[in-house]
Amino acid sequence: MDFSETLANKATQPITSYLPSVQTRLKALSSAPSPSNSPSIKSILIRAPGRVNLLGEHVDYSGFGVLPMALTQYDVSLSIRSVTPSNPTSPSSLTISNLDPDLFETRKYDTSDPKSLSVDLAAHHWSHYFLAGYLGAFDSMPSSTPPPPPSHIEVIISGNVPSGAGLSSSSALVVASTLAAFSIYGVDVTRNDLALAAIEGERYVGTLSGGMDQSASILSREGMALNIEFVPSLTSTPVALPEGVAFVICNCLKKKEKAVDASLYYNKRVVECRLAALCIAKEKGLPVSGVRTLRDVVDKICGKEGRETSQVIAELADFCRGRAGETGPPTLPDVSAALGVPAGDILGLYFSDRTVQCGAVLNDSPTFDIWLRSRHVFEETLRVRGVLSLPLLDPSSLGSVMDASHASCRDLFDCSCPELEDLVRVCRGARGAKGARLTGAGWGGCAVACVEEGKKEEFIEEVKRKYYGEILGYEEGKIPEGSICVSLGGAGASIVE
Ligand code: NG1
Ligand code: MG
Repeated sequence: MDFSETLANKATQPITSYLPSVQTRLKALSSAPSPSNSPSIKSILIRAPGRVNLLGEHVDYSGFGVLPMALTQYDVSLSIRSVTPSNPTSPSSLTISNLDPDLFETRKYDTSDPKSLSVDLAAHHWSHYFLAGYLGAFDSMPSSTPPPPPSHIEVIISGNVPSGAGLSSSSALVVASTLAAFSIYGVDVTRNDLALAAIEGERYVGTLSGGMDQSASILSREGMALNIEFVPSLTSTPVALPEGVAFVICNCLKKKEKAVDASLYYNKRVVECRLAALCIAKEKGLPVSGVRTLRDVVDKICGKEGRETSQVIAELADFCRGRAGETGPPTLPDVSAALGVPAGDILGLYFSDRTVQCGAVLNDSPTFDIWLRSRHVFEETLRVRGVLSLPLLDPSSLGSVMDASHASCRDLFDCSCPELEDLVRVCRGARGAKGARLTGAGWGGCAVACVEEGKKEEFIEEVKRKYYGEILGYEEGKIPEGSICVSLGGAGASIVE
């Protein structure tokens, strides 16, 4: 695979290249009946994997690199068809359904005017994730050669990524949908451009996501981890996984739906990191205009002083540690005094790209823990850079870096929870463990452990007994399916042959 390959060329994968359980679902999708009994003109089968993040948590939306890998066993797949309706005069339509219609209600949208298609953030519906990808694709299609829209589209979706588990169920659906839209419109696209469209698309559902998940789901290579960088532009580099270890993913079984209470959790962190960037720029005597991310601050300092990036990041981490020791978290009036602008102007001046989500956070939060959050982002970035600077990922150092990342997520970024703490402690104490950390946004969901390959079965047995058995109280054999699994790096999203 080549980074610039387009989907029309090489993104197709034979069905036999997938795990047997995945093949079964793909076959069920391709033979699923049309929700409206309409004959298909064109039909395409698509698969987009979930991902696990090995290192680099909550740094993507600050512009720093991450190290995830796509999963082999969890994905969202869909069959998208252009159909002929029984009534030829019926208005253009998009019907979104699920292989399990009892759990996911079918919804039909009128697409006579494609521009009228929008996501109603006030009335959440699962089909919005499809719309988000579809709109993201639409926005990024070349306006010079608008493709003729197929009049009637039916989509049937099926996914097995556990939701609210930090394994990117939402992004897998958005990615599959973005790819589906490009494919059904017959517009060719590179994997990189597909990722950019999916990142923009997911913002239609209201989270201020960074870009790691969509990129991992699209750009990953089989058997590899992926270093994704966002600045100056989206790039991805496959990274060989360390030899002799396995990555075991364990779900703490507390669900955290990121979109629910976002102003207390995910979006709040996005706002805190931006406020931190603005305040640091101001304190460092840099022009604040144009600063949106912590990365912007680093780049401005490097540009001005001609210094090396990691060194500047390390100094800023120290600076934030010092500021956290001197002062507590600022209130909005404190930030306004520090920046020298009225509190009421902050939203319009610095958050004009996402006023709805950020306005709620700015107004509802008594304080903003900017020094702890930014220290985490800088130190976590140094951990990613440190691990990547080794010629081969070394399992022992990766394990201890994963431990340090978890401690920082808990103590500085405050995105752990009691269940994840119990699980990570059990994982670390289990036989063969080299390190363990929460993965994804946190506040629930999964931990990932780096485990000696030869001891992974014993590790799994011990975690089952101690966490799922002794702590959660599950009887042997009654632990919910999929709670614990070993994952190899999977390939990125594809069209299934
Ligand atoms: P989850 O909640 O695990 O899908 C989220 C963001 C990522 C990244 C991580 C934290 C979305 C779609 N994903 O992942 O971009 O910021 O949290 O590292 O919002
Ligand atoms: Mg998600």
